[in-house]
Amino acid sequence: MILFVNPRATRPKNRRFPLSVMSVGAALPDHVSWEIVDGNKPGADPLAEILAHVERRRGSADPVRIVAFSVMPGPQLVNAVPLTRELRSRCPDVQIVWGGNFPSLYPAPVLSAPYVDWVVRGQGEHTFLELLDVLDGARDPHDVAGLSFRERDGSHHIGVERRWVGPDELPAPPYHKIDVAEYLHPTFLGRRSGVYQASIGCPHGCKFCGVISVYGRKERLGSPARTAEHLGWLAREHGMDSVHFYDNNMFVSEDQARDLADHLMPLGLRWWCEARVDVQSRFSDDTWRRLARAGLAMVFCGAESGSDDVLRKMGKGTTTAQILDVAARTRDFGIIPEFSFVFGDPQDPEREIDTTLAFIRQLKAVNPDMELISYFYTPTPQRRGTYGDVDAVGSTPTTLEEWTQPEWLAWMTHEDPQVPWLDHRLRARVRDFELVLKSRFPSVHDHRTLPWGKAVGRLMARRRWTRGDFAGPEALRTVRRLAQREPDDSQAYGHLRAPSPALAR
Ligand code: B12
Ligand code: SF4
Repeated sequence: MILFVNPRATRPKNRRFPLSVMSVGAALPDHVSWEIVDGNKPGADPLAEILAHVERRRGSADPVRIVAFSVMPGPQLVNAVPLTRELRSRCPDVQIVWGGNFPSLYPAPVLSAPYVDWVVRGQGEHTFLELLDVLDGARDPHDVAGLSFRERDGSHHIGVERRWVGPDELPAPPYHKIDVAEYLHPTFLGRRSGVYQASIGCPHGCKFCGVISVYGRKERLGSPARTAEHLGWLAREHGMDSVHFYDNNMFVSEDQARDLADHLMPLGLRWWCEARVDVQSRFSDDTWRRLARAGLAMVFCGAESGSDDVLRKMGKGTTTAQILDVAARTRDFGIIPEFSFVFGDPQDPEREIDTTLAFIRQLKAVNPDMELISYFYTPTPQRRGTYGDVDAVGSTPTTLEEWTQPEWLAWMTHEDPQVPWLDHRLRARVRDFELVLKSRFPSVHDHRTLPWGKAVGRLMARRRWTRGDFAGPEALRTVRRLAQREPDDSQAYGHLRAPSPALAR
């Protein structure tokens, strides 16, 4: 028996299908039994659940022999560390595996932790299958691509990279392994929103991006017929009415976007996806119309900066003119654009921030419905060429214990990284701007602020927005605090909160 664990990564009400562990489990042969333990369920106590499985099967013909964790940077890591450490002390005979984005990007600190035995980097399905052969004594672990482990002398073996395959070569998500209804929740898109990933990877080369660090510059698309078949089943059998696509890059060309739209149209779903502005700026009116009719309600675009110079330095391959164009086209076709920005050019942060804030005002004027997502630039290991001269940053932690400290959590989430080029004053400038913008134009995702707070905020922010006065919006901050159903706590889903009483020590 193998247990796949999805440690807590989000608030229970925001939990989604645990696709990472579902995908790896789906690839196992029929005779291998497996279950999912999801720490994101309401009231979940994953340690207790894992121990109960181990106890129940102890001495049986099929004991729990592997517990495999999926670990993303951020709160999921913070929850995974104490959970794994405690599991090792309670069940020293169980093999412990880590896979997912964190160990793929930072294998060394994971292998330095005595409570993790195996690290799977990149796509997990085939590597994990071969690891089972290793544990059966049928294969040398040094021969398994994608696998890393500690040698007997304590040194680290980092396996060569595995060539990965596209969605069509992998099994369908095993929805029978979860209670699908538990994962469909109301969102901006609909009453019963689900998630799906139709492609893997991305062919672009943005020098700040963790996706290409893990997968290289390559994208494989699933066939639109397969996507429509899976989504159609979820809609018919479970009443799913909308979907967030997890694809890193939904549209590779206009033809592919049209083909996808034609396959999705009959399903009547509303959907959200991520797409590039350069590709979209080449779409004809007819393509935009089709996408809107097929249910595209919101499109997330990595705009990143309001400076063409900085976009070039990032290796983004897009221009501010294309961003403005997509703002206008989405407005014309009733699709909400969500523009994400990465603030803090290491070489000239002040100029970049001022240019980008001015650009966002311009974008809002073109499309008042646009949504703003903001991050601070945090260097991520790159295969070649990092954005900016980031030597001043020094090295990242060498132990998992250090990675779980609040300052490194703030680093991983890109919310408040301690980097030498961004001082408190510059961060505050971005945050103040964002507060005025989100008060003047409340986000469609904002279910926290009570209606009176939105109305008052809108009125109070109007003058500031028109005048371009964003400094020190203390009165707006007070309104927001008073009018919130729950406090602003971006890390409430996991920040150093013990998920199990046993881990609170
Ligand atoms: C879903 C998701 C989330 C959800 C998680 C919901 C949940 N699971 O309950 C939420 C919204 C909470 C989230 C938050 C964040 N996320 Co996130 N997230 C994703 C997203 C969109 C999809 C992941 C997914 O399920 N993919 C589908 C599965 C099938 O693919 P997969 O996860 O890659 O899994 C494969 C391999 O990684 C591997 N694998 C994974 N787990 C395991 C386990 C084992 C045992 C094995 C053997 C293999 C294995 O095998 C799998 C199958 O091939 C990815 C982007 C993407 N498309 O991958 C970003 C992504 C992983 N997130 C990312 C980040 C940075 C974050 C945040 C830290 C910050 C942020 N601002 O977004 C936060 C905080 C994380 C946290 N709370 O811990 C980055 C990570 C890269 C990086 N630079 O560090 C990504 C790549 C987005 C991006 N483009 O930057 N995220
Ligand atoms: S387009 Fe998006 S996913 Fe692709 S490399 Fe750039 S930031 Fe990463």
